[in-house]
Amino acid sequence: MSAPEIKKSILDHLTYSIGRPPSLASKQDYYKALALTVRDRLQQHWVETVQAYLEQDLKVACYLSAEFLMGPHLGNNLLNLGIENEVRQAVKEMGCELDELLAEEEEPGLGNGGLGRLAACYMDSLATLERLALGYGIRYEFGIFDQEIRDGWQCEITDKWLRSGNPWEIAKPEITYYVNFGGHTEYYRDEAGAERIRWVPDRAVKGMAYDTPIQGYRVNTCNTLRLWSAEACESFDFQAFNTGDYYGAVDDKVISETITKVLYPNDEPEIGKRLRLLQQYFFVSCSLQDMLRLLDAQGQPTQRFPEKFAVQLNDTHPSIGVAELMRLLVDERRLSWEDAWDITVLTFGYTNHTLLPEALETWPLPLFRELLPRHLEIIYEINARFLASVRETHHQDDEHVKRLSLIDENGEKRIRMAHLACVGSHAINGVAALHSELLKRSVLKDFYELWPERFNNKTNGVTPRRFMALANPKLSELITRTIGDGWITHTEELRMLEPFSEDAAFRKEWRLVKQSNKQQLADYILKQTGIELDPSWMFDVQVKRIHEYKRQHLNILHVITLYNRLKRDPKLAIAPRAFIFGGKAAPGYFIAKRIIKLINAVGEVVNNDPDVNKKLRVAFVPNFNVQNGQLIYPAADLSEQISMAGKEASGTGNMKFTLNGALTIGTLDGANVEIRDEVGEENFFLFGLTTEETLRLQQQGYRPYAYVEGNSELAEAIRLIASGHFSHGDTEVFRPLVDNLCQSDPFLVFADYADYIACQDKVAGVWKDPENWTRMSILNTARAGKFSSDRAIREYCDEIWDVRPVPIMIKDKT
Ligand code: B1H
Repeated sequence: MSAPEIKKSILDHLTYSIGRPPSLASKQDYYKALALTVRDRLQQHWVETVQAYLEQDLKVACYLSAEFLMGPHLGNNLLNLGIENEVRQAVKEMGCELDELLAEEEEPGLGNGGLGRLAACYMDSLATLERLALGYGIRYEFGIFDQEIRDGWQCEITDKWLRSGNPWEIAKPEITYYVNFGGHTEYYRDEAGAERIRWVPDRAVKGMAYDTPIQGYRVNTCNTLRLWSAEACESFDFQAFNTGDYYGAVDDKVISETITKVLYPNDEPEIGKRLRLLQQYFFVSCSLQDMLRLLDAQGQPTQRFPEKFAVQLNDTHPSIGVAELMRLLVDERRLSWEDAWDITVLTFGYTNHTLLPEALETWPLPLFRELLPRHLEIIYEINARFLASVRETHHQDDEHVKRLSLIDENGEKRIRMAHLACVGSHAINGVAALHSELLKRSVLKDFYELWPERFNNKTNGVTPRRFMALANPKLSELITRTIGDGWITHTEELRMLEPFSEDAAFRKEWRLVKQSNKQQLADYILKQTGIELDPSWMFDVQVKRIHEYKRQHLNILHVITLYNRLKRDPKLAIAPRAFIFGGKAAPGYFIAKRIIKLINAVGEVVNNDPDVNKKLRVAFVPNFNVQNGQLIYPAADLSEQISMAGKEASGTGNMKFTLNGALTIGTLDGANVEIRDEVGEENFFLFGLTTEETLRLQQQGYRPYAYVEGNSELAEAIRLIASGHFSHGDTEVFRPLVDNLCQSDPFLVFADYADYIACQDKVAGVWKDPENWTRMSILNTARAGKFSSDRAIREYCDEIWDVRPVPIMIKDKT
């Protein structure tokens, strides 16, 4: 597509789609006209991709996820289509700057953090690797809240991402499904006289599809992200209307539509949230019905379902799908239980994303019975058969059988969704090597002993398109100029950079790029917070959800320690550092919100104290999201990956930093272990207890206060927080935090403090030698190729899904 063609298309869209003369068009209008121009192009690829699916007997990967954290589409689509330069020129001729139009896009924040962003990276890789795929999820009207910082506290603002419309999605009113809730089940005799069960629901909603095209990088494959939006059913409204209950009918509409209103802003599940279960069932039912419809449209028999669809459960959130597919096959398609079960297990794969026991989803049985009575029966039947086979073939004792059961009978009965997912899937994976090992040893041990062959590891990855080529154009240009552009789809080629780490001229260029990225971030932070950062300082960055296990408070204890050292000796020669934080806390997570307040409170004191602010600054970037993440990762010198060992399943931010040449200070947790293996231990700052050591310490009886007594710097830091030094004399505001640490410290912040500080001192030493730091930085990028989502998706396709590449030809390229 040439610049003049693009220009013409934009003008056409201004006229015909938006209805504004160019003289009256706003930046937002131009953005939309450009987005529609790009979308037209995607649609051509999309149609050809669908055509290939219809004509050939192909298998599709279906990624079921309650979250897709896509980030802004425009820049990514221009990159993947390879038309950025032409578009830049075209809009310039119309008096616009492309960067201004890019800034007009409201990012769809339909996810909380790593889990949702992983789904988005996987969609990018699937299309780029020319694998047919459908992403299925929920079109939340309100995504993750926008975070504002007021007086150091997090405030949550509703995210009205759809307020100016969404040019990337295409509503498909003809693709709708009914989803039932409530009611009861009953026996009846079918035409053949056989006794069957039917579900008599008392409510239904309609799910309507909204499709977003997902364009692969420089290929013709364009897949679909299909998100479901809930609507009231006319039939039900109509009934109420006929009985004269007009307001009741409208009520029903409102209740139905609340299902897809809002994303739950937690990084771990809340217990017993009824709307959340409704959301899960709603999107899973629509998605499975959609697959069955696609199968029928191809004239394929139901038995071939697993040959046509591989369905991956992104955590347990869609795991009700196991029972729903059984219901669709047994009740609606009248397959035998045995046939239906074979199909189900062959179809599903389950990815676990957490070991935190409180994050393993369970649903109270009464809630389940009320909303999904038929599914409860099906789960009972699955459980009965499963436990019978366990007793027979594995001769397990009662205790063992109880532990495996899909129903937790300790206390109030609950359905264990992870168990349902395990029983109903032929493959079960964790998201990093360590995590997959720990799964087998802890939360899924009993299942591992039963079916070791189902367990496997799929280390997470991130897309190098968005997180390098798009986010870090300067580094990308330098790399491409040096080793060619093959690395964008074959990140293992980054290895060719290794010898350049010894080339002083190359190192200088590398440093200049980092410097310029840091300047850009400093400008952004100044604008957002009023805090001035010097890009010649070390940028020490921790951005991720705020969680105790991620230990942002360990990081801030280091800041306070340096502050105390400088206060004691203002002439102390320390390498100047900017500590940059970002991340959202779940609105109801009390301690996490206090951690945000503490970071800002320490920042206020440090940044305004002339004794220290020439060597230390602290900034909290408000509203960390995909968009500003793309500014942050490329500007980092040091990546903080300091979770307590055994708690972070993988992490993916750690990979984004490494790819962009930041050095990591980290524990042996999640994918950090593999990052260190790849980049070499001499290029990674390791500290802290190992998983085994944390377990042993906690078994022995951990006494956090003993560490305070044994370490004067830690004692001083804690004393200062408690004294109100950072809170204008208020000794209450941080008391819950301090008490929690001193009395229980569940994530061993104090136990790891001394080693962390020592390691940070080592970091400061290395920073003093810029040539060496740069050498290490280059080697981090050069050796980070494994952490591409392309590698991860190849493994899923080859080892779990059996989904092969299908090159798409464009027949009539205009
Ligand atoms: C991860 C979640 C998660 N693990 C429940 N678990 C949620 C659980 O809304 N909920 O109910 C939302 C999210 N998210 C993250 O997944 C892990 O903590 C990371 O370590 C990992 O990198 C990421 C992707 O695998």
